[in-house]
Amino acid sequence: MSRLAICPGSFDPVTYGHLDIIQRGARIFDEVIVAVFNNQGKHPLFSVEERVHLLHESTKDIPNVKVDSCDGLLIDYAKQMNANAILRGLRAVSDFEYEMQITSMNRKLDEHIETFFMMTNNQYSFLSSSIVKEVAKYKANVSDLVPEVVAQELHKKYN
Ligand code: COD
Repeated sequence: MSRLAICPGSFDPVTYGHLDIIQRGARIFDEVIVAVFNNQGKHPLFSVEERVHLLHESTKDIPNVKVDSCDGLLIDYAKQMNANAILRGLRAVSDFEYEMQITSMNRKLDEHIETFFMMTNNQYSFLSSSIVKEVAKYKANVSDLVPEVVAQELHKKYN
């Protein structure tokens, strides 16, 4: 049986922290679908289409990774795709409470889809899309935080 994981997120925009989790996940699962959700509470800088495009460009060299977008509940999407797992990253204890909440709710909605957590690579433990946007807004160099294509789009947004 082939193992499919959904790696859900806002990815506004994708960072090297996200890519680390996606790459490592792709070594464990047969296929990883990176699913962009429109998280209403987050007032995104990039549209869903832009975020999907940036993820496509950033993952095009990983053959078993696909990128998609979705409205609605993550668990419904995971069921629709016949996924076995949800893949999430953990940076610090501060992530844990939120992750526990959504994992428990997802398990209540469907107990057969497991959530897997991967600890961030230490070099990315401070990294988030919000921090990247904050830094890019003040024209600082973000090229070691995000892929070049993302750095260029951030530059366009803030100029
Ligand atoms: N290192 C490692 N992992 C990282 C890093 C980093 N530096 N930065 C982010 N990550 C991980 C995050 O922990 C997360 O696992 C993933 O990358 C994506 O991160 P974000 O911030 O882009 O995504 P979120 O947390 O905004 O995603 C939230 C969801 C979209 C998954 C959530 O809102 C959701 O499930 N929405 C769908 C509606 C739904 O089903 N709601 C009910 C859930 S109870």
